[in-house]
This record gives sequence, structure tokens and C-alpha cells, in this order.
Amino acid sequence: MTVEATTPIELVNGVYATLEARLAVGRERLGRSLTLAEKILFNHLGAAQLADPTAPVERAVSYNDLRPDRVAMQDATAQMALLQFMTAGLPQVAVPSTVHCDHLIQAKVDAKTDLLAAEQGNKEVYDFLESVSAKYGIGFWGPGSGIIHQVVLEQYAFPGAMIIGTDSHTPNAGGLGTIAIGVGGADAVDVMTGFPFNVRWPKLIGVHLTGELNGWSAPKDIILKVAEILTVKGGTGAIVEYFGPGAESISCTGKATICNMGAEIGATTSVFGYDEAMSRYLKSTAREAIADAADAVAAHLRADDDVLANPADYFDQVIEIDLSTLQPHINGPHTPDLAREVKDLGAEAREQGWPLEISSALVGSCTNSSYEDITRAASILRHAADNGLSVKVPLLITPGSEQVRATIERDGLLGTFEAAGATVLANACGPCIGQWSRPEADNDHLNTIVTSYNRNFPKRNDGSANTLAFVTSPETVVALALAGTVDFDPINDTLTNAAGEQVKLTVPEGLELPPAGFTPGENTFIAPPEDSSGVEVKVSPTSDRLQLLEPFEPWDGNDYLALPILLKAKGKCTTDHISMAGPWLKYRGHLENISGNLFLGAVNAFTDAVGEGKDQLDGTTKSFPDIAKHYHEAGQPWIAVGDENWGEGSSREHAAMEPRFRGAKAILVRSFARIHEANLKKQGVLPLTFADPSVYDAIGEDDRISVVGLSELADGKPVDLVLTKPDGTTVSFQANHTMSPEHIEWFKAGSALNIIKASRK
Ligand code: MIC
Ligand code: SF4
Repeated sequence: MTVEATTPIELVNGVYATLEARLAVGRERLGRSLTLAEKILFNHLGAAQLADPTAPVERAVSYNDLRPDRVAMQDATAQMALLQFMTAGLPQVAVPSTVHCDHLIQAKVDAKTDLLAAEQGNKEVYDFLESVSAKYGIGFWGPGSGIIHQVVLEQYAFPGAMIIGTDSHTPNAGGLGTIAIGVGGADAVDVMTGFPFNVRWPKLIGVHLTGELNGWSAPKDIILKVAEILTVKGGTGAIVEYFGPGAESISCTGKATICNMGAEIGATTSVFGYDEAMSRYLKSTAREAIADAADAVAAHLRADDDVLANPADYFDQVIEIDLSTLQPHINGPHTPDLAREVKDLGAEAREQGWPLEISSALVGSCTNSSYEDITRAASILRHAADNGLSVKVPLLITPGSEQVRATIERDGLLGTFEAAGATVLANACGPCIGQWSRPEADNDHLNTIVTSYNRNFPKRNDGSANTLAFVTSPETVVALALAGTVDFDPINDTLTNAAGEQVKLTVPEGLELPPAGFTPGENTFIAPPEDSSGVEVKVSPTSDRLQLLEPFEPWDGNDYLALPILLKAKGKCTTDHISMAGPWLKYRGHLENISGNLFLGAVNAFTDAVGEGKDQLDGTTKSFPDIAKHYHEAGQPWIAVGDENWGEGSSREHAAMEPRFRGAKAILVRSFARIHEANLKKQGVLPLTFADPSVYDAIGEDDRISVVGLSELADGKPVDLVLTKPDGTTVSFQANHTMSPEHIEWFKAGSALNIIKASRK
């Protein structure tokens, strides 16, 4: 198997060759027509389950084995994924896999300076990733190549493909008709070691798009609207499938924006059916042969006709959106589902006491950095400059990939941004993931930023809780940057120019694709060598950034008795609250060191303090990571308690491995986000949900929790717990779990990885 800088046509043909026969099995098994998501799932279903007509394929119930076509990993999660892969003892990865260096580049000065600083500062991590990639047959996209999801869209995704990626925004590739699922590193290790990807058969949400976007409305507004309708947990366990005449009017990269941000509603993934726009994108990115192959099987790459005609019969829920009347939206702060139309934000901000003035405006991220996005944003800047207007606040732009950067440079678009005073940052995540070295004077007070990114949790961009982040389309970001305030409606309001005249901004105009085609820019891809026997993986034993992994202990067969509650979290407890990014990204390859951030962002329900609580062993108040360390060293196992959608957000498995490493036995919450729940199972921590959610309120700071009857842990059977109050009184209650028999084996073995290792002995 060779891993190239793009998907070889042979791989595509191989996937298409089985469509006809496998879809026939799917239709027979379900006794009806198929949606697009179901088609792709059936075409990637494990052979044993496909062959067995009695094997259950049931939405939100059965766990099924899937065989993805490839694996993609970004640098901040690849380290832990590959450290785990190394312990499995395989000579090569079993499916084509790539590593993308995008998260570790700090945004400070400009693209060139920041890239150089990253290459020096992250040298040992990049050396590790490059050498481990070479050793195991993995393609390596070095720093500067771009954000993983943009590169995957440009090179690896294709209609009908299935990809898993160690990043929650992997679904971006749904814009090109791929079922692309964000997973934790341990899931990636399964697939890279030749095991299937095991996931619960998803529910299906259909989004029927009619009409056509116009004026200031952009693809981003569709997903901002969907986020409002479904909320941050409404997509949990579901694939969102977009269809209808409106879908066909959206460019491929616009579709990717919509699928990308499906991560914000917790969806397993999102997908669009194959159409002309995808074909145009494939051709423009030098994949003519794939477009031709897709054309030949086009009917298999979209939902069956009956599904399109009677969606309510096929989807668990159908949402209708008329693009012709959809208005520009802006969501935030603190949560991506807090939506309103752009024109209403000023009034709401005044009411809420949010600063109206904008302190910075940011365009880019994996969500919105396509050629079309940049041309639309640039068209406003050009018109503004011609009319004596200039941006009033710092404007930062991160191109999504080297290919996009080189193309927008060639076509004069970067020049337009630079002429407007914008700072062009490296092709990387940068300020989207807290890698923004922002002057303190900008955020030592409450301040408002507007971005074209996808997430806006507190501290997400610049590490400051003072920063209120609002997410919107790139064109709206630029319009607001020209206004300098969120109290501006680009559709109806005017701005005063240098000459004192009133100027109305022009309606943004973009180009779907570069008329002269894309130019690849600098080559940043390194293919693995044919013979890697001489390659040595570089991990220094004295490194504070990389640490080889020790296996977790198997379950000792005993119940968990009288566990202290390390944390009872109040409100949102996202993966950013559990394992912060920003400065902590540098320890992503060192489990012990990164555990120094455990729960630092979590709000203590007993005190409202952030990141600290009571150490039950000595009664003192300490930071959560210090308490966890103390418990760990004292051999004291513990539990954490939380509210809804625990682990929302990122795929980072550190949020599961850190508690595991420090001795967490169970996480007991009202509900979980999908990837995080899977990560906990993989690492041998019990993910439990209150059978009666009101028990959450009864849990006190000095209480202890016992998890009993564990030897009878079984699929579908609730677990018994006992809450013991400081005065000795007890309350018995139950918790649910979604552990399949296989997951219970992982729990007993101590982790899923221990099972893989055992199977190789
Ligand atoms: C994110 O957007 O939160 C990240 C950073 O890309 C994460 C991955 C990570 O934490 O490394 C994600 O979305 O999975
Ligand atoms: Fe990077 Fe931000 Fe996209 Fe995550 S959401 S992959 S941090 S650009």
C-alpha cells in the first residue's frame, strides 16, 4: 500500500465496484429504499455483518463494524494516536493514513515568522510525527500545508468514501459526499491496526433545502440556523443528510462549511449527495478521473428517488429551510447555537451588556477559508476601499491550505486583504484553537470578537474569559470589521467614509472556483519510504513533550466503593473545560504533563469557582489537576459528576485519558457527547448517565459514591449506585450506560488497546 498526496483512482474504483451489490443487500435488509448515508454505510459495512441477514442494523440501537477507506490525523491528536499505535507492534498501518501539521502553529506576527517559530519550537514533535509516519507507512503533511480538513477535501475525500479522522470537524468532507467521522485516537488505532471502526448505527436527520441563497446570506447561515433549531446536542447519534433543490445550488466548499459545523450540534457526521458542484470541484482540484468515475455511478451517490420524494418516511426528523428567505446569522457568545440575525445583534448586545465595539475580526479556519469565501470577503473590501472606507479593527486571515493560499495570492486576493491592513497568518488553525498570542491590553477587559470559525466556547481563541466570540460568515466578519461594531446591519445600514459620505456596502460577490485553476503552492507532503526498516522513531526519554505510554491496569474485579467526587461540574463541561487547548497543546504527546490541565476550565457546582475544588483527603482547596494528582499518588480512585452533553466539542482523547491516568473510575452525567463517550469507553472509564436526572441535584461536596454489582455489568442493564452522605445516610439510585458486550471487554481489560495488544501476542 502506498500513501500518496492524493487519493489514487484505484482506491475510488474499488469503492465504487461494490456499490451495486452491497446496496442491493442494504435495500433487502431494510426492506425499502436507502438514503445516501445508508448507502455509504452499507458499502462500508464489515463483511461478516453484511453476509449475515440476521445481523442487526438498527438505528440508535445496534453497534456495527465499518471499514473506512482512510484515516486522517492532525498533529495535536496524532501524537497520542500514534503513541498508542506504536504499542500494538505492527510494521505498517493497515489502511491509507495521513498526518497533518496544523494545530501547533502559534499566531503572533505573520505567516512566515510564525511558521519558522513553530518549526523551531515544535521541532521534537514534528520530528516524532515525521519519523513515526515514515516508519509505519503514513503520509506526512508538514507545517504550512494547511488545516487537515481543507487538505482532506482537496486531496482525499471523494463522493461515496468513508473516512475517519482524529478531529471533530472531520465531517467537513461531507461537502464532497463523503461520510467522514470524527473519532478519538483509539478508534483510529483500531482501523490502522486492521480492526473495524465500531459505531452505533446512526439515526438520520434530513434537511430539505429549497430556494437559493442570495445577497448577504451564505452557506454558513444554513448551519448557524440548523444549530439554532437542533441545539448543541440535537444531532447526537445522528447523521444529517442535506438534499433538495437548494442543496444543488450550493458550491462544494459551501457544502463543506455546512457539514464541518455539524460537529457543533453533536452530529456523527453530515453529508450531501453527489452533484454538479462536486464534479466541478473535483475537476478544479485536478481529480478529473474521480469526477468521471463518480458520474458513472451517480445514482448510487445520492439518496434513492423515493427518499427524496417522501423524506418523512425515511428520516427520524426532517427540517425545512428556504434559502431564498434565509437571513445572515451570527451566533454566540459562549455557545454556537445561540443564534440571531445579524441585524438583531446590536440590540441584544446592548441589552446583555456585551461590548458593541469589536476588538478583532478573524476570517478563516477549517470552516470558512475556501476560494469562494475569500473572493466574497475580498469583494467587500475592494468596494469599501473604492469608496473611502477602511477596516476599523485588526483583521486576521488564516488561509485553509497552501493550495488556497497560493491561489489567492496569485489571483490578487491576498493583496486586497493586505491593502486593507489585514494580517495574513500561517495556513493553520491559529486563533481558532487558542494559538493566538494576543496582546494582553486587548483582552484584559470584556471584549467582543467576530470570527468565521465554528466554536466559541469561553477562552477558546485567546485564552481569555473576557473575550466574547461570535461566529458568522466571512463576508459578515469583513462587513462588521468595516463598521467596527456589532451594531451594524450590512443589508440596510450605511457607513460614513473619510469624506463624510454615507456608503452602503455592496452585496458580496464571489467565484466558486478559481478561473485559472488551483495552483498547488509549495510542496509540503512527504510520502513514506518503500522500505522503512531502517527508520528510527524519534522520542527522547528526557522530553517533556513526548512520553511513551504505559498500559492501563485491567479492572481488578471489584466494585468501586466510596469514591470521592473530584468534580461536580455546573453547566457546560466541554472538552475545552476538561482538557484546555492553547498553551496546553504542547503537551499533547505527554500524558503526565498534559494531566496538569485536568478540569481547569470546569465550573465547580458547589462553589462556582473555576478549576478548583476540595481535596477530600486533606480538606484543602486546590486546583482540580492538583487534587487528581494527589488522589493518584495516594492510590485513591475517584468519580466526576456533570450535567448535559458532557465532553461536547473536540475529539481530543486526552479528555478521557487524563482522568483515566489520574484514577477516575466513572464519569456520571446527565448526557454525553458521542466522541467523548466513545473515548471514555476506549480508555476503560465507565461512562454513566443518571436514570433519574434529578439525582444530580442531590449530590453534595463531601458525599461518596459507590458503583456496585459491576461483575454483572451487561449490555442494556442499568448499573446500581449508592450515594453516601457525610452523616452515613445512603441513597440508592441507578445509572444507564451504552456499553456493548465488546465495550465491556475493553473495560475489563483496562482499555481497548490492551485487547488489540493481547490479540497480537
Ligand atoms: C477543535 O476544533 O476543538 C480541535 C482542536 O480541532 C479538536 C481537536 C483537538 O483538540 O486536537 C477537535 O475538534 O477535535
Ligand atoms: Fe483547527 Fe479550528 Fe478547524 Fe479545529 S475547528 S480543526 S482548531 S481550524
